[in-house]
Amino acid sequence: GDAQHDYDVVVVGGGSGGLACSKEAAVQGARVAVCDFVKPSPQGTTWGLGGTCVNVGCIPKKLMHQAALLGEAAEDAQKFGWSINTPTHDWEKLVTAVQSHIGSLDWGYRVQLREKRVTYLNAYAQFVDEHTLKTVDKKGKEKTITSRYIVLATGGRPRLPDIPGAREYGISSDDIFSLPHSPGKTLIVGASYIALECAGFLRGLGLDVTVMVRSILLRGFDQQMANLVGEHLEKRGVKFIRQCVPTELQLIEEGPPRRVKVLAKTTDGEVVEGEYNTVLFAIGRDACTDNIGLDKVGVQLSPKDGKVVCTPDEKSTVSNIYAIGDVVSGKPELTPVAIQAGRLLARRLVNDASILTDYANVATTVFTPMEYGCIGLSEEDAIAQFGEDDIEVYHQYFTALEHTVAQRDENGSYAKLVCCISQEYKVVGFHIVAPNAGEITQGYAVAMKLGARKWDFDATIGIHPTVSENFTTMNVTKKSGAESKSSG
Ligand code: FAD
Ligand code: NA7
Repeated sequence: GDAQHDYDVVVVGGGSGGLACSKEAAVQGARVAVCDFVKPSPQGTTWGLGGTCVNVGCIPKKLMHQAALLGEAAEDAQKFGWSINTPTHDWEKLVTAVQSHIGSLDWGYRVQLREKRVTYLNAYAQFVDEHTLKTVDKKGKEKTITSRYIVLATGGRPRLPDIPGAREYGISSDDIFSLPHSPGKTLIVGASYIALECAGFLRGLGLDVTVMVRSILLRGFDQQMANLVGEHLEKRGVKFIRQCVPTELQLIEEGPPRRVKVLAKTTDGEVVEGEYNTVLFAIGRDACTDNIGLDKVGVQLSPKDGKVVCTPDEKSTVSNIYAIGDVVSGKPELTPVAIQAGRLLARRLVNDASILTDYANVATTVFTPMEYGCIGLSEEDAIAQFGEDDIEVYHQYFTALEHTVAQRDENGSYAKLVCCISQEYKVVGFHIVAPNAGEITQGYAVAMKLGARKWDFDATIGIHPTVSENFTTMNVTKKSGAESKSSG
């Protein structure tokens, strides 16, 4: 470090990336502080340390997904001989349990920061100059701190549409996981993974759920897989209103349960009306790069997404200011990506490490009731990159064994390997819709990292009987037009 600054590293944002970066920098021997401050959502929801993933993202989302899966399991259990009364669900009990788990994580992070001697400032940070931040805490108390390096890890927040009533009567993922009463009849606006995941678990808990889609499902993901995810949601009773956007929300009754009238318009100009208890917007997220003085110090933002433009070593256009996580332009918005980037950056800043974060082939999973896991390119991106003639797609529909006796989702699982012929059938895209796709996909991510070819999958002997083994026995190509459904 140097004597002229209060700290060697100050991290702005105590989420997935910021906590990883600040703790690692301290372990490496630096003097470190992390600022974390949560601005309440328009509905007034707020939370503690840990950022999006822990408080209003991955963690509560996956727990609610699990709650929904248990409901399905209780139904299936009857087919396997269990006598179970028709299960009913208690939303308040779920929220209390989920929030209690989050509370314990929050506490754990505080302890870890203290143990690692990272100064935690529960305050909002703004730039004064490239080495100086002004921080303001809850009580409005201001402080000025200086640092040799500053790492931006401010993440993003849900976007709300600019239509009458949206901020007043709508909610977002920032609010749903701590909602004190059941959301009731719910409209979800948007078709991002967050929209579809929320639709999946709310329906799984027995609620009346409608998704309003502007254009396609899961933009950016493989569209064949996206549509399969949509079909599964539909089969479970999620309703879809297609080619439609809301134009106004009107309050009928404050409640609870609140009653909101939604006016919407289809692309054909047709007016659609509906009444809901909850309207959840999941129409994308805005990076928290506004009003923190980035323009003043010269940190360049991408005009495309308002996120920080970085070199491959996460450096911004100002030489001592870096950025990690959701706030970085053009990188996957995922917790493990933010953590990896934060950790490796800390090692490079504080010591002589040189390893960069490898953003290629990051596995991800959409946690809808039938999960969708993928690694690498979508089929359409592979075709765009290599040309149709150089791509061979192996695919297989199948019935997961657990679904046979349960009489659910016959041939409803699907696996697909997108291969590049001229690169010895290197697998450039891995896709699966199936139960536990998240767990399956993670394992294959190592193979993808190592550049696995189709014959590496063939040479691997499967584990029987599993869903995952289907990747070791795939022999039907799309081009052949041969039957890709299993017959039993
Ligand atoms: P964040 O975790 O958002 O942390 C940023 C922190 O900085 C926040 O606490 C914020 O309040 C604070 N902050 C902002 N500005 C300032 C300031 N000026 N001063 C002080 N503090 C500030 N990812 C997955 O990998 N798997 C999933 O299953 C998954 N599910 C998700 C589900 C939902 C509903 C959502 C919304 C996201 C999900 N994500 C998931 C994405 C994941 O949560 C993010 O990629 C991750 O949290 C990004 O980490 P981060 O450190 O960049 O930012
Ligand atoms: P995305 O991926 O930014 O998607 C936003 C979704 O919301 C998408 O389905 C949009 O439809 C839809 N949208 C956007 N604006 C509107 C309005 N005004 N009205 C209705 N619907 C709208 O969402 P996330 O931020 O949740 O995803 C984060 C990451 O997931 C992202 O980085 C990707 O890597 C994957 P569209 O398709 O544009 O018509």
